[in-house]
Amino acid sequence: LAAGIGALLSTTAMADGLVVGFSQIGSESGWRAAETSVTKQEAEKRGVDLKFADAQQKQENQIKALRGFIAQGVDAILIAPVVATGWDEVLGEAKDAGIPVVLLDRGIDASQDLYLTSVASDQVKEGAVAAQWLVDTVGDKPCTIVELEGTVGSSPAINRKKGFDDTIAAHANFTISRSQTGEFTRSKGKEVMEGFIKAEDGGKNICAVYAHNDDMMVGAIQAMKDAGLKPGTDILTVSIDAVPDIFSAMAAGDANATVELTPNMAGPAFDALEAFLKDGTVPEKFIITESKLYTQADDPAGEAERRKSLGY
Ligand code: GZL
Repeated sequence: LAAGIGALLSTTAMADGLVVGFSQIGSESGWRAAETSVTKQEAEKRGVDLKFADAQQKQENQIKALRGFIAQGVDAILIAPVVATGWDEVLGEAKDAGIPVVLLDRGIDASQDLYLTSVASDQVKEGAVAAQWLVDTVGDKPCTIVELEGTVGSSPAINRKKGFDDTIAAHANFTISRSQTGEFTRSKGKEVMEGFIKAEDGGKNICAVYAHNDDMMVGAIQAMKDAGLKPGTDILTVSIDAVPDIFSAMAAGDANATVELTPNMAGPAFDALEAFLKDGTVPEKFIITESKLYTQADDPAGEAERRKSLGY
């Protein structure tokens, strides 16, 4: 009888563990891969049964995954929305099913009552922090910038461009001569930078590169080196995420600055979800993570090491 009661209790205990569907964009960057591993760790720590779906960067795959989670009757949904639009219908279905949705690391253009909360950085601020570092570093001499944008239509690409471009616009000696998407990937970032170098007379008059994430910058650094240019000295670099590889590039003198983005969006997300589901606590609509600047002066080799314990 005791064994039977024990088994029943342990089953009940399992039943208390939330079942959460997670629609992840893909694994386009080192940061995204770290966010995935941290989310799985955070779920494990909390006894959450995480149903993981990788969308290979396609919105239709995310919408399909969400419909699958709704059909399964999960307790909650996490989603990192690849682009900012096109979510109203499927989020309305989740709402009708009484399933709370939490946005991770990217925002959407939709009514705020379609999601419980959003855990993300202030992406406009990230762009502005990157631009201010460049302004402070270059001073008032003429500076031609090329810009590697994130995924077309994604909230980070829109916001990081706005934050950077608006800050730069206040300083007449800066010109953004070319700006194109590198899709947040190393390979596309390298390919687009090769095009910029060709179009800018071998890159001699490029003063700085701004990339919406470090992975595109790592690709761009390779393109600059292949063209005989000196990233980090002749051409300044500033990007966003603070992944280990950008710190290794800084330690080698090939990169100059990055703005940190924590890969741990899931911790605050699960905390908000558990409080909401357990005692109805309604969270802030926007939970904003920090955006700290790191440069070559900040022990880049040590930072590369330290980040390996943060999920990279
Ligand atoms: C930003 C996040 C971006 C990262 C990239 O919040 O959505 O997506 O900066 C990733 O590395 O591709």
